Amino acid sequence: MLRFCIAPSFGDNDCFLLRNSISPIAGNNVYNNTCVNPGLYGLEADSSSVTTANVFRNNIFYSSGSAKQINVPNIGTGNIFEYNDVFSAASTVATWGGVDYTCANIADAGTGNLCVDPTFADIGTNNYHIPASSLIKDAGTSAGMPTGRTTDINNALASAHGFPSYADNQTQFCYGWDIGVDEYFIVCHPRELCPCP
Ligand SMILES: [Ca+2]
Ligand SMILES: [Ca+2]
Repeated sequence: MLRFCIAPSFGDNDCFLLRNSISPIAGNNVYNNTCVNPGLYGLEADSSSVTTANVFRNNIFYSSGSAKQINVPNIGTGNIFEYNDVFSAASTVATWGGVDYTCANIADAGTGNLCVDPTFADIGTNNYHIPASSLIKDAGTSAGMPTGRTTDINNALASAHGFPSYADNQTQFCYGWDIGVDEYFIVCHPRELCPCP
């Protein structure tokens, strides 16, 4: 299981690489990760890889330029790619199961997939929190959420290594889970109704 990981730009690597030419890569649950400007792809499997029953939900695959984000030519059986935000100016933003998808039809690759700018707080300082106006707010799903997943990213070490604080640990807010590591959350006065922005 992989959830609530941030993968900013690094080298010429993928954020997620599925590679095994002998036995299937099976049963991975990849939820609520934020992948930004990967050196290669956000998610890749080479054509000889056999993948079975892997689930990708609520993840951000983001390119600030025109880099294709998903390259999975052979999806095998039972793999799910839903409620992800795949954003890029590339003509083909994703290849999933041998089919090329554009920004305009990424929803055809799976229910709830989007191609919208998350409008991160500040990419320059690796701040991938989202504002109230973000189109990925409440655009995720709780379907199949891994057991124990009740709050968003909770990383107390990030701020000690030059990142903004990611010690959010905030519960689902408003109309559903947000896509990516950050659940947008506001703290309200205890005697007030907390409005959804
Ligand atoms: Ca929400
Ligand atoms: Ca949050």
